[in-house]
Amino acid sequence: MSNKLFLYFLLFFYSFSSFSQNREISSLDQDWDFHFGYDVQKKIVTEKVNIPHTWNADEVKVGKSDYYRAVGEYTKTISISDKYKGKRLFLRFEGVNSVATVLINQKTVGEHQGGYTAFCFEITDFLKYGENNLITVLANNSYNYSVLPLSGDFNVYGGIHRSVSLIVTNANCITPLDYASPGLYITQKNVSSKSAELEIKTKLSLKNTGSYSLNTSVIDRDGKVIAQKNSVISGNEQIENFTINQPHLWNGRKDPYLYQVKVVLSENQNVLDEVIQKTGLRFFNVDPEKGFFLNGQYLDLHGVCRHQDLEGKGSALTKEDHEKDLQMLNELGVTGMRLTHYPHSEYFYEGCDKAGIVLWTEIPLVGPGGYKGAGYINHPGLHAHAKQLMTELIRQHYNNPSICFWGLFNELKLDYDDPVPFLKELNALVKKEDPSRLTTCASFLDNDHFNQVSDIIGWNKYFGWYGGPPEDMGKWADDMHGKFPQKAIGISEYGAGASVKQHTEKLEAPKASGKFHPEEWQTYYHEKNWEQLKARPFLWGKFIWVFRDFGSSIRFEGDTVGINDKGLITYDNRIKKDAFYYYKANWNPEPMLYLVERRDSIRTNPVTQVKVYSTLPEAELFLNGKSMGKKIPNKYKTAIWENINLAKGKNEIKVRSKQGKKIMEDTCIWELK
Ligand code: GCB
Repeated sequence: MSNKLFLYFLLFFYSFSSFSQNREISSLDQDWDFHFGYDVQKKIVTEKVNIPHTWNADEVKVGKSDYYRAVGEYTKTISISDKYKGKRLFLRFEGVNSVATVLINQKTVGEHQGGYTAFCFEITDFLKYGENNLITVLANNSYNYSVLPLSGDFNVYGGIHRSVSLIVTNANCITPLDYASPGLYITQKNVSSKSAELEIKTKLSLKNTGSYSLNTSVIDRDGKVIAQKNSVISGNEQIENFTINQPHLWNGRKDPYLYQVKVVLSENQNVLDEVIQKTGLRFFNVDPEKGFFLNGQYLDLHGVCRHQDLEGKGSALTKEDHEKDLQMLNELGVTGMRLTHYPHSEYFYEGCDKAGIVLWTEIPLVGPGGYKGAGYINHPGLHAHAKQLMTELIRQHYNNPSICFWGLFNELKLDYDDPVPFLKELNALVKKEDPSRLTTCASFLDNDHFNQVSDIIGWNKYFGWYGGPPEDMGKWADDMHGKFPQKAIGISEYGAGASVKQHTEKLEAPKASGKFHPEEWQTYYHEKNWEQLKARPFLWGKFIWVFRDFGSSIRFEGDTVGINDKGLITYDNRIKKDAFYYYKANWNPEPMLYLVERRDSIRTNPVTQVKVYSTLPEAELFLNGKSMGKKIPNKYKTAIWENINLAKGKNEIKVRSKQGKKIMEDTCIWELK
């Protein structure tokens, strides 16, 4: 095609697609008015806020053991032009914590329970065309026995903490109303490197009868349509089957290749609606003896649990915040993650699809764990609510290839209502919604009570923090594996608290609930735990508690009240703790050189050791400019120089490694008192 012809083609294509009047999606994140619900003065002074927003962000910034759980009222006026007459309009909320009541022009549209999943309401009949319309959202995060989570070591930040959008469609459309899913479900079956079967289901919302057709296509990364089908629609659901030969597999971090599936709804050649979803083709399995396999190859599934929480923002993270987390996760070298203890933002799942990070994702069915109260799993309405959240989680994230595991619960106890009968029902629901993935759960009870509930299981184990030495992890795992050889077991959490402001030259297990959480103990804890976990490939996954420190109003320990400090990174994102670099050295092969215990800068012992984490073949240590010799890092990427004699006053500790012409160095100053 000549350039000119191509230009005409493009012009025609674009005018056609705008003429087709597909759905319009606009963000409503800017300019809301906020005030607390209890304040009913007529001329109330409101605060201007943008979404994502939580009223708890500053309150729990640091140092506060309590936060405000109440009703917040958000209002916003939007003008709805006459051109939308005959169209359908929907409001989609990605997350309002915890219960949301939505009104248009002061008339109630609906209520949604649960703060971490999306919901979508049709508002067409509530609107006045050609005029301004008032949207009101009442967000309620007060404690409620009917809404999950009932319990948990984390804060339930109140507000519209995730994005809001207005969706405009034609009268007949791909439905946005199926549990706020994209309306398009891509099921992969019999995937191998030779071929993959795809079943693509589209759900429609048709207001009128007519002759509708659907075009379903699979598009590769270069934009080439590799398979497509046209079909005449008969009913509200259309299923198309495809076989893709020689598929390019989504292969975790090594090669997170994504395809797109595009579905176009038309009536007599006129495009009415279009939805595009990304997908990655992969197969996986878990073997109780050998661990996790992705596309037939063993993959050591190691990573972190993450709370969606950042100092000064609470759970109201922006895309930039998620991106920064993804960068740090990439630097750390995680192959998998557990998203605790609730569904995270949609943007983050997409990021994990792109980065090739395998995910465990769960609903906020969080038990009391080591705390009091809130094991009331048979509270009226709670079963239906948990099932609603699970259905939302699955349908909203059905197409994310990174998700391999649906998590049923965290740390339920047996001394309240017996949760097992309900958990079996919940598991059956997941299997019906999505037979292609595995179910899992996180138990903290050393028995087999939950072994019959989910396909595979994880245990939260804290040897070396809440009791026992860190060296006991391996023994415990061998014991459980020996007792339940048919059950695939993983470590759903392990971790220890650490303050970057607290240090010790004498390694001793601190009191978990105490105020002194020296960083050096966390580092030692992780070294010892990882040595044992690494040696046991039967553990299908190993997830550190936790990626970053997070707000937890029930904690009065470490250097700050209201914080869980087991993060590998500080709550403000500023400091990566020593343990972060230990895992980076072990998980990310990039060249790195890092001086450990660098922040323990005031010393009393003249004779000390110097420890370095490095992926380089060897490193040389210098004390005050004088070489202390070279060392080769061991298989845990650690090199230690013993019996280093510090001089009185300031000492410069420098480590250096040469790789060809490139030199890497790291330096710190230790002062001997
Ligand atoms: C757990 C919980 C998690 C807590 C963690 C801790 O087992 O699942 O929510 O934050 O322990 O730090 O104690």
